[in-house]
Amino acid sequence: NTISDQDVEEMFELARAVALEAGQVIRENFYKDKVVDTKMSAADLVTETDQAIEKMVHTKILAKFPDHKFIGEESTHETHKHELTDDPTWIIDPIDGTTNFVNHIPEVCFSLGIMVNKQTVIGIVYAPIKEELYTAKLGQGSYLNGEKLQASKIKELKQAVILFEGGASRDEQILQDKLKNVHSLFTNARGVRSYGSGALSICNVAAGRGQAFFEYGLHIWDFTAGNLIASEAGAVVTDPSGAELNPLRRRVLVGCSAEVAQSLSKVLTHLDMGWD
Ligand code: 2AM
Ligand code: CA
Ligand code: CA
Ligand code: CA
Repeated sequence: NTISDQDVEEMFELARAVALEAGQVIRENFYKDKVVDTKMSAADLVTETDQAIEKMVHTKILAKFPDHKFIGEESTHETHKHELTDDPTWIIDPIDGTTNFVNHIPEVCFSLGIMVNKQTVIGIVYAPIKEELYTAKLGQGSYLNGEKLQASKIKELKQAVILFEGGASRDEQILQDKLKNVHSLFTNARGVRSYGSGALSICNVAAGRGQAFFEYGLHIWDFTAGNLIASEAGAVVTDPSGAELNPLRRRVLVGCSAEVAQSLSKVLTHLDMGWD
């Protein structure tokens, strides 16, 4: 698939418009009582708002780009694994931070990445309660509310603040391995933070608010947009092992510098969460 600069501009305009609209829906529902359903575990939540946003966005994308592909968290079922092709693919998480959303914690966002030939060309993350709009186009830098982003220049892990998420899995072995990693972070880094939104954590690294993020168990819709925003801000995005990122492998490490990324990789236990 070849795409022109004008194709990118057209996709970006729609992506930005649907992100703002999704944000409006999140804002309208933020302080209301929610109807909450659970999915894989009691910690794995979904609300009517997640589903409504995903449906609205999917409909608008199809209306303008009928032959583009779509991957969304709430339309993906455990039994039908999605596949990633070279076609233009819109990858969305209608609400990243659903547990925050249900608990009125403002760290929530809409996340939208567009891949062409399996390369991310557009990333948009919108946190409507905080009024923060992160945007990126491949090769053109990334922006927060129009201001150009630059990741931290720190190189030493012992000076770094590391962001991570716990995830919704309650499998005992996974929890043991995650605990080992938390211990290692406290031992090797300056500080540890967990905000409840993977996408916003990656954007925080892009914005110089902390030096690295890693997680095992995330999906393609959690990090596709954020990863472009981070790499366009000068951050390094890899598989936690240091190998090239595979977006279907459910693992990601974002470091403000190659040095922090490498040092972090060395002190982590690398969980295998399977594939999307
Ligand atoms: P969600 O809100 O879209 O479900 C909260 O811990 C963060 O991790 C959120 O970004 C959440 O996305 C994401 N998350 C959900 N399931 C996860 C899992 N199994 N492992 C790791 N992170 C997960
Ligand atoms: Ca979820
Ligand atoms: Ca998510
Ligand atoms: Ca979600």
